Amino acid sequence: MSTPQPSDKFTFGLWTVGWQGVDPFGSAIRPALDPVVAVERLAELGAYGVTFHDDDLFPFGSDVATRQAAIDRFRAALDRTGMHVPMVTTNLFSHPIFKDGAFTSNRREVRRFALAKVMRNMDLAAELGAKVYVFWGGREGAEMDAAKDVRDALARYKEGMDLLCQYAIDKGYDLKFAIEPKPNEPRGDILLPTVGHALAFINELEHPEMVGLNPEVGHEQMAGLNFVHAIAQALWHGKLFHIDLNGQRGIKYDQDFIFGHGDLMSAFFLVDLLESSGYAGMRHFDYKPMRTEDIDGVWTSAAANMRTYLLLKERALAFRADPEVQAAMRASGLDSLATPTLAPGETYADLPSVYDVDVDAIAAQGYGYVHLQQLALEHLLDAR
Ligand code: GLT
Ligand code: MN
Ligand code: MN
Repeated sequence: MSTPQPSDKFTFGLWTVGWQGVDPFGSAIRPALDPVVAVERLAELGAYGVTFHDDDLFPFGSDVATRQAAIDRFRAALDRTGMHVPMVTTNLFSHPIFKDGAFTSNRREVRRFALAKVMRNMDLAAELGAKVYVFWGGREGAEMDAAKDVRDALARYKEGMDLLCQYAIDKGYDLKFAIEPKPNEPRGDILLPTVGHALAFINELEHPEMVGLNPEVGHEQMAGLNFVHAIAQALWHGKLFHIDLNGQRGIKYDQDFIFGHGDLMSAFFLVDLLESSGYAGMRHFDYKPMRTEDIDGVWTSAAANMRTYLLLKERALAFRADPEVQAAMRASGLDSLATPTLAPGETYADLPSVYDVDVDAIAAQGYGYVHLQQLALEHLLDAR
């Protein structure tokens, strides 16, 4: 079960295994990776597909012939290996033109260029059969409150998303959009910093049904938030269109560790949630192979992401199947929480009088959550 298969729907960004290790303090520690090699090696390891930004495949500003040659080589590799491209995105953050953002830059000519860049790449996404188009607005934000009228910036963000939805509709593309929240880095403060902010923003759009989320483990955890709760709420709203799996250890820089190499207990409950909720989307890894690793370490880390997911899936299934766990869940009231508070036909008039409730007796009862959590931990450790 822990050998990855394409049916497991594991995908990787070209920018993940291709990360050369450039950080704010140091230069590249690995040579550039040919996207064709990435496709071939990931296929051998059992992945389902790859994802990319326009600039991962052909350099920013490529002429038409250079762009097409890169696409043709990439396509041939996909055909040879049977690999898919379920998601595509746009690089709206690396080039200096985007230093104040793309859709929300204070300069109108930047905003117009950014939208045109996305439209050009949506054409390619549709051509390659992608179903999800991700929007990570990494440069949409500010360092100084004087610099940005956030209400205007959100209006321009909405204008951009509405325009791009209309473009997809007019072209007949079978594409849904997924916004990826992040609280900070590279900007001091990024707009739509968390899953909750992004959900509220989506409700203001012209085509909210076309737009959902691509939450990333580390991005919520950077803000000290509970990622499992964020995903549960995204599912509850029907907005989990895609997910970026990785690892993060606490409130610090965006670590993009291997999945499970951060908060392992949270990773266990995340896999349990994805697998038990019927989430049918991709299991997409957005991680960075450590700077300490050579190219062999890159493939070791790619394999580790998938193996860890499958191991956690095995443990989560065993947890749910354990009769003692099921009894502990009932004792803790999980089935009661799934039952409406009013019986069918009841109204508020059927609630008891506050004077008739034996408050002290109810308050004295324990919930037994520690026993349940410990059972989860023991399944995670394969101790049961
Ligand atoms: C960038 C970012 C990621 C986003 C990618 C999509 S690019 O590496 O750190 O979290 O998912 O634009
Ligand atoms: Mn990240
Ligand atoms: Mn991401």
